[in-house]
Amino acid sequence: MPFKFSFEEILREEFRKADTDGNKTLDLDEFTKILDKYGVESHKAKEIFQSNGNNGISEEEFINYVHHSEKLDSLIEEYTRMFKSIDKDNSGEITPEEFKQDWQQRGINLSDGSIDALIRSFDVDGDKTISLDEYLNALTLRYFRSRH
Ligand SMILES: [Ca+2]
Ligand SMILES: [Ca+2]
Ligand SMILES: [Ca+2]
Repeated sequence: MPFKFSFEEILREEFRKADTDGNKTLDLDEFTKILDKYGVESHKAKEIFQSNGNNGISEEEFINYVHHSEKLDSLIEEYTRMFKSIDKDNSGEITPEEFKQDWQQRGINLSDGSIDALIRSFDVDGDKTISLDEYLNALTLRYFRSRH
């Protein structure tokens, strides 16, 4: 199964709210507003809108736009850098031990129980470690939620 960012759920919800007349498309104004709200650059919005015959932006087009935005690229770049700094042995997984060390380096001593709870908040597949996908997913979701 291809990895899916769950932040899409938030965007889908937001799309439906923005689509006040319920015709399943956004007009240019609504489209631009929603992008601005999420800090996603909107300079290509007009272009996309026009290339579409001015028929409005569908939910998939909106999601697709965000996926290919510079904003998302830069978030992922930043979060990947953070992941790599925690994943000391470059195994591609953050173990509870690595996670704990990272917190210690920031001067915070967490109990094993707290570390486990934190790991669980990232751990979608339940293997008790955090993969890059899980990490990106959680942080991207947090970003979009904070702009909600
Ligand atoms: Ca509409
Ligand atoms: Ca590791
Ligand atoms: Ca996992």
